[in-house]
Amino acid sequence: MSSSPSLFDPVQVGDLQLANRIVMAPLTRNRSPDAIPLDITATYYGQRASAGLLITEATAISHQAQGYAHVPGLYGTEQLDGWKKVTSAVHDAGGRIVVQLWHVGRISHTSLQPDGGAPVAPSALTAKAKTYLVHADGSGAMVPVSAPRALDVGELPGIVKTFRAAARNAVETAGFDGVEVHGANGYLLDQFLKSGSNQRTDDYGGSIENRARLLLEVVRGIADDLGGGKVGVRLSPVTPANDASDDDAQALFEYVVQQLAPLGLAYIHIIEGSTGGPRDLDDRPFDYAALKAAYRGAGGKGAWMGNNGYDRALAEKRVADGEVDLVAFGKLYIANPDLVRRFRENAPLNTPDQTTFYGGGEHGYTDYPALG
Ligand code: 8OZ
Repeated sequence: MSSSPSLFDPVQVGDLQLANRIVMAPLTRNRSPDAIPLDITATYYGQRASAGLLITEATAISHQAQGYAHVPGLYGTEQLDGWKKVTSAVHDAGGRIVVQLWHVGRISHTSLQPDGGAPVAPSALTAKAKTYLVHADGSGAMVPVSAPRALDVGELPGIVKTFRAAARNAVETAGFDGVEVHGANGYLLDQFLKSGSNQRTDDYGGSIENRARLLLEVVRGIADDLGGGKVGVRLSPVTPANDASDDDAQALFEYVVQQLAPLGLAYIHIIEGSTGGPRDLDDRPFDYAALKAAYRGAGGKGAWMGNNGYDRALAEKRVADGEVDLVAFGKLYIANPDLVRRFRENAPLNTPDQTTFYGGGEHGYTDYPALG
């Protein structure tokens, strides 16, 4: 009788051979002025390369996709050159890294948009949400997002094309091992998915099939270009982040994963509960086991990645029980570059400093100590 899997066991995930099942979650850090990753960004990811897989911070696929100050992009030569240094640092240290492809949709501000225009969205509904700006004097501030305009249906093929171009550039030019499509947390693709933000009456609104169309076109297109084994998708069925809401998340997301099943994806990444908050929400119940069963039932063979509020014990248990194949850790990875070793040795963990999460330089970024 073989023993149950452990967090520390290697695993094949699509095209990627991972040294263990511990994943660094995507973490926005706002340290890329002009959307260009810096040398310290390469240091930061390189320090964390013992994770089985690193997922980069959310990275804008275009200028229109930008919604926060100093987040990186994937649409300019200097941006891609910056990322090349990151992927080299991670590969030199024996790690694997995918980039998270991001379009913020309505979670943006006119000051971040091309020509100061309105952010774009499925419908012209302003989110009850804030974004982060940096003023000319260098001070940061949280400000309400701007009113968006509804995308014309004729603009949607361009959005799909832009996602596909970013994915190709990520792998072919910047040296990433793959990509993760950000379909979560109230950003553009999630805005299309969910009834609270999508009031369209064309082929991209109304029914679940219509609301899922844009996400599926994006993922199918990227999987066609790169092969599914280099592609992951992140979903957050019930998070209230960025004013996200849906009137039947269970049915919506079971449909989505059933449609993703035949694409041969590397993994499905699920935020369980409220992003960065409680794992269980009384007013938004969700059956994650049923979601996974829907994916497997439709033939989906990708790894199942759990995220949100995991500690070592919960991760070990859920991996051993076969409920998840991979676990993504966020805040713990900010503070513990050698998280794999600390977990393995049951060593004490550094405490993340919330005041240095967003913006700044090396402090709170590359200066958390590793074990000696
Ligand atoms: C925190 C701050 C800004 C953006 C997400 C990309 O929630 C983010 C994000 C998180 O997915």
